[in-house]
Amino acid sequence: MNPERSLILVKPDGVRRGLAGAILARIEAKGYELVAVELRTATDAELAAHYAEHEGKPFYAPLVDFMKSGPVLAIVAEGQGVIPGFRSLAGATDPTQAAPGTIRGDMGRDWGVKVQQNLVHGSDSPESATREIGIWFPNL
Ligand code: RTP
Ligand code: MG
Repeated sequence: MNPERSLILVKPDGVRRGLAGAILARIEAKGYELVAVELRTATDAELAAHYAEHEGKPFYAPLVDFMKSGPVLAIVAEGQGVIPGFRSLAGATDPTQAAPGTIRGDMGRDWGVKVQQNLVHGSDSPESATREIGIWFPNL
């Protein structure tokens, strides 16, 4: 079996606030290996593919605008259980609800804007991980 991999993004709010290094350090401290790390501004095509499941939802347009508002740090991390493990490290989608000790719980808050600015994305299943790694790192 191939080692499990997850596609993780530090979203533009995390990069803008200077938290990319701290978030990367938490991924490493948890014991996951970094396979790829790249700072880049997402393209429309990458975001349309990445968020295809949310197309048509009320938060879709603000979400895409937010994701284009600055560079993201795109990461592929590897390790047994990394997909659920990183989701657990990230915490609940809403940073107000996310438990202390999680990335969103410790570093996130409600900024009173239309879309939740919650610092990170992590693949939610092996199928999503394969799909998302193909979008962000087609050469892997
Ligand atoms: P992610 O995909 O970013 O890892 O987060 P998630 O699974 O916890 O959340 P998901 O339901 O997939 O939603 C994707 C992202 O859309 C934004 N969102 N805003 N009502 C809202 O304001 C709202 N709902 C979702 C968040 O940035 C969320 O992470
Ligand atoms: Mg999601």
